[in-house]
Amino acid sequence: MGFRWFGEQNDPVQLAEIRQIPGVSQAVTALYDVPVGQVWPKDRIAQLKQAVTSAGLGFEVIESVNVHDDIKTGQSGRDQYIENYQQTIKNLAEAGVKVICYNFMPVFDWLRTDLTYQLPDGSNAMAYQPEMLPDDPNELIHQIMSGSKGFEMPGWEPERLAHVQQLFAKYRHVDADQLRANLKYFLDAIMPTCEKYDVRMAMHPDDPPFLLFGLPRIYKNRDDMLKIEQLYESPYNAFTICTGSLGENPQNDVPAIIREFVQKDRAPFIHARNIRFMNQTKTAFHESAHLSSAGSLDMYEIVKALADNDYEGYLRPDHGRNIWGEQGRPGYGLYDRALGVTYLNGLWEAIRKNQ
Ligand SMILES: [Mn+2]
Repeated sequence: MGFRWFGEQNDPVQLAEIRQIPGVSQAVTALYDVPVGQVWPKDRIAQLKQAVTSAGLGFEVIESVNVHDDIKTGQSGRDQYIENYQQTIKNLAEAGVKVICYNFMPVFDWLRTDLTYQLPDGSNAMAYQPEMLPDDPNELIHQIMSGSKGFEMPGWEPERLAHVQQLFAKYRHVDADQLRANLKYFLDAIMPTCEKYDVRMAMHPDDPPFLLFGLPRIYKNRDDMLKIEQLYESPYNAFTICTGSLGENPQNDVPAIIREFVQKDRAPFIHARNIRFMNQTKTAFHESAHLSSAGSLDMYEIVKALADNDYEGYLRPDHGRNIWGEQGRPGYGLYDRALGVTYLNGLWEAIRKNQ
């Protein structure tokens, strides 16, 4: 069980607090200040590892090493960025890292229309309502920045999004097939490094898993996963299964996806969270407490899918609400995620003892 941590400078949650959550043994973290595309320096990795391990936590999962837009769009500069990525994989492997979470989403890593949506119990959480989505991506960027309470949001780096028009222009001729081809080019290049150094790449689904702003999306559902799997047949070409992201499309049978890909050993990393649909058509949702009854996903079935298959990979609670007056990062406060850990562990223990 891991817990995401954004680093000493950028996270009000302390490693010492994470250490006290029953059952948490890993910090899931990253070097957030290394610009996308650059090599992660060994000494900075060593420093981060030292901070994590001296707090009594493991340093085996990195989230994320982001992929440069030139790789995603297949620009001529991509080979240098791929070489840098290979070096980062090597550097992380030498520090004992086993799994790297990454994504192949165009322009926006994730997308919500409200970062502090008020829930009836007085807590707040992130929400997505299609009618609140502006036509102009610049306006959305403004919406996200002004809701972020001053925290830098991964995937929403102001220096990168300052050029959002150019970014969109880069993707203009990239459809889903082309994006997949660019992913294949990337995987073909890095997989031998991953196999040699025993680091598994775990791709995160598109969040939300449907088309927005005309941008292509290639990890929305099971069919997409099968296509990605075929791009490079190896246990090192694997997935992060994010129950919330996939669950945002009601067509996705999340427990079935978990069963299938855990059985095939293609899911070394799980993000567990719940969402609640806000309308009849299930196109709007807010994030919720992890409890099944608090949302639209059946967390019992999700944990059972893992337990039934003797899951031995990494798992972390994903986004929670901000509760008890906490002014935490949107989605990443301490308290609700800690409650999520306890609930997930309770489900796990009960299911395992009943097997
Ligand atoms: Mn996730």
